[in-house]
Amino acid sequence: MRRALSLAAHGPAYGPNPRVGCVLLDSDGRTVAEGFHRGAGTPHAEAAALADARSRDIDLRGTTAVVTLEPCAHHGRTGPCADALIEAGIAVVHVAVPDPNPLATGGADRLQAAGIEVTTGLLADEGEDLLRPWLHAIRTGRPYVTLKLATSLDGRVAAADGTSRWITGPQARAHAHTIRAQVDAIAVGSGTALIDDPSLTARTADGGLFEHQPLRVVLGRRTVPDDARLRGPGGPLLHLPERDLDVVLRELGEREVRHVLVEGGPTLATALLAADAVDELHAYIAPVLLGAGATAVGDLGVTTIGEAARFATQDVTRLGDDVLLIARRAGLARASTDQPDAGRTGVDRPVPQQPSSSSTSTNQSHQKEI
Ligand code: AOF
Ligand code: ZN
Repeated sequence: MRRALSLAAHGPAYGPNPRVGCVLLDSDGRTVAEGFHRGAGTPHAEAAALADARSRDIDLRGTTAVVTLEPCAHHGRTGPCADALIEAGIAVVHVAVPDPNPLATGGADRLQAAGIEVTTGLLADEGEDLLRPWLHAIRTGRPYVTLKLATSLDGRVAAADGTSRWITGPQARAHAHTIRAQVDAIAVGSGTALIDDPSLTARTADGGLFEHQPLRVVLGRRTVPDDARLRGPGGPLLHLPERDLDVVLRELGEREVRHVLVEGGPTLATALLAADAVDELHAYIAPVLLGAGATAVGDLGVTTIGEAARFATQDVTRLGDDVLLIARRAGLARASTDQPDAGRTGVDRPVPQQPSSSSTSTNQSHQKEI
């Protein structure tokens, strides 16, 4: 299964389909064929492994298939893998993660009905880790939301005069571009689109464009000017003037956006955090102190420490002078708690009736609106 997981990781992290790996073993436990999924419309991992075996005339009767995701039972962009494994005469199938996709699920039952021995849950945590955004999107109907913050040590995104280039250094910025190249969409608020005129492209170290360019999403009412960089080279542009975050996330889910990276500004970041709609935080923190100036996050409606928006640290990386802290929404760290949670936004965290007196300017954050 470890080999199948590392094969799966060769597939693209973006796109509507999951990353899946498959290894076929003979009765002595030796690998006879391998495959992984290369993206929507291409053969599934099991089909790729079967094709690999066929290309070398290997008789698969009595062999074992080790697959990171339960084999599918549906005719979608390709045929059902469960049937292909049955036809090939596979005797045993080991699975890491059951398939939550209602369209494709049922493969394990079908295999068992055909007399194949099936075990599920082998290295399940690692399997869930690899598929985290995809599983979340399939289970909830909404994309996995990663919020990127690039701040000074005191949580600021600009100095008092509004200047902001560059708080974090080149290594942190380069890293952020590699993340852009792995997600389905990047979202910003329409105010930030107007003021910053970002391009929201995924760029390589030499300034070229990565092959995969995420969908560029602008959220909010303000129009995107005709000459905005967002209309230049890069991924397609989607402007959603809708202000209700539930509606926005469901709309993105329907467009098969599995993972959205939110890059600001503070109004959008605050609204998402206040609505408990952020699944993962990428905090690039520079050892810079500003003491004044705009903060990355505004009033969350937290009046007492027990109401703080808490995340669980997953990883800390040094990037030049800066630090990247990756943290997940508490409760998301383990797969078993990653349950369907319709209506999550805006209801989980206690919200006071009165906004706190200290922050009246950026303070629409108590609603699930942007
Ligand atoms: C994959 N690759 O290796 C496996 C998948 O759009 P389709 O017809 O290709 O079907 C995609 C669904 O098939 C996917 O959501 C998942 O439930 C199942 N298994 N998908 O793309 C694979 N094994
Ligand atoms: Zn399949």
